Amino acid sequence: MYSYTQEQLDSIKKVEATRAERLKNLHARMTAEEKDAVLHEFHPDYIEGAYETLKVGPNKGDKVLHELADLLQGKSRLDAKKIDLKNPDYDVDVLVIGGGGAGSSAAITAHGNGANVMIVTKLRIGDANSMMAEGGIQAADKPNDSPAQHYLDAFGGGHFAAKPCLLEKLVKEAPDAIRWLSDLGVMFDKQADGEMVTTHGGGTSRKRMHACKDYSGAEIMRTLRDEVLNRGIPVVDFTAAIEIIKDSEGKAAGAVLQNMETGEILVAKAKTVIIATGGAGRLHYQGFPTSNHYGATADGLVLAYRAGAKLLYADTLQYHPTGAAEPTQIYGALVTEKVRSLGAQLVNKNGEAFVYSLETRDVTASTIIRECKGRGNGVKTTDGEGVWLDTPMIDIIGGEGTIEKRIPAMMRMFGKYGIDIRKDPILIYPTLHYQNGGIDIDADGQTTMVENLYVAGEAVGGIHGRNRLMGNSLLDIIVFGRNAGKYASEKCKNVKVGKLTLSHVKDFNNELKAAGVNTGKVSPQLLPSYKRGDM
Ligand code: MEZ
Repeated sequence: MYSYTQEQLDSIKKVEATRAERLKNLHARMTAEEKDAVLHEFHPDYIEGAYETLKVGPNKGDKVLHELADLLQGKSRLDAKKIDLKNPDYDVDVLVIGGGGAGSSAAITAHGNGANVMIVTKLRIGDANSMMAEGGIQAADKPNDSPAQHYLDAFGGGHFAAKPCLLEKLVKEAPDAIRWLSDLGVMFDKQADGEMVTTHGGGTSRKRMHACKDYSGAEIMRTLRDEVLNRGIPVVDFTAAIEIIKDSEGKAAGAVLQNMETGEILVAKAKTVIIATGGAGRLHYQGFPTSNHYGATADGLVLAYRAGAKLLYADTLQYHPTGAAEPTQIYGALVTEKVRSLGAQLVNKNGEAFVYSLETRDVTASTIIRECKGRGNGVKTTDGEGVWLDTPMIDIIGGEGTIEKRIPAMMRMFGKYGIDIRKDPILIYPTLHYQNGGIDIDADGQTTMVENLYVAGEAVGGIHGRNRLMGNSLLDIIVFGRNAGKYASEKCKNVKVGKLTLSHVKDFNNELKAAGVNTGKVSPQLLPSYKRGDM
């Protein structure tokens, strides 16, 4: 149980005192100049000291965060000379690395296309960030909306940096992604007449967020996992990919695997390989807490980079504005943006609203950091500081019962610690949520530099540009998962795999030696490290 401190209770009184007035006058939107200013001064992406220049590999000369540089330029987990590539343990058409939403969608689609497909996952199928997504999935499928409007919102929200061919695919295929999920059995929230309930997210000009209350990812992942298992797609769980295998022509041709429990090394040969390993929140960049799943350690980026694939926008991360800041047991856990979609305002220790609730995430997170670090308006918490998210506004705006009906998981998460979010506001602070950048792909999902190597989901860079809007990630795992599954399974019909080789691993090691780089890290990391002193 958590009891607010006296200082927090005094601050709550101020939040309550301004509520009626704030309900009448919602905070004004920021100008483009104001947004730029707050981003440059307070967004963690702009802290130069947190970055370093890569000395080897396809992105040599580019800046990435220290934690990622250590892994991208880390030492391989294997001694390439000792691996027997002549007698593979598995020989498949399509090898999918990762058992979250993107990997599952890819496998289902490749299987539907007649391919012999196999999933390997270092945890269990469904044990992934997809399962933890809360607020919803975007799709422009209402009469007042269009993929073009969806494109404009996402392109602007991502600072006009998204790769146009990827974003176009994302928005155009969104309505079909919702239909596909619905047909598979996802129970989206619906009105009595069967129409799907949709809400706004930060930066959306139309209500296009489809949701399953506030456990949208769990419902979607439940359905995808069932479909993978019902189809009998082989899943090798507790088994990590630790290196991509290439063939004599330099094309991707499988992966070296390692059993997470026994350490046994296995070889999977494949005609095409799909990386769907998700994000990197568990690297706790710049010491941030995270909303991410335990397995989010940037493994796919390391595998692809060592195999010669280029990364795009690997320097940009998303800090979700509202991670739980109190109680300490849930520090960093996601408080869905839907809480703000339904009307809750962000308020400082004096009871003042300081930002329009649905600015884009990077801007909103920066204003919260400014309130705490720049203006001295944060509320003291067990782990640092936070601001209020005034949740009781939701039932005032939407009517009694709205919180219970629309965001029951939030009510339960705080209720476990004795906080009733219908009565009291909650304390939040930005939490590391998403990797905006990743591996560079073309519209067919194939990496731009390594043939037969495909990518889907959060490991992709460029779909969202330099900032992502709410609900476009659950969408991209479906659209680009299916896309990679489709193209990888079609491609493999014409692939003749040459002699398997790990010579690129040796070459990369030699490059590291020549550049005098020794980060002291072995990669991919596979699991986060919470040893004392590591954080
Ligand atoms: O897309 C997301 O990251 C998302 C829906 C998160 C949330 O706030 O619920």
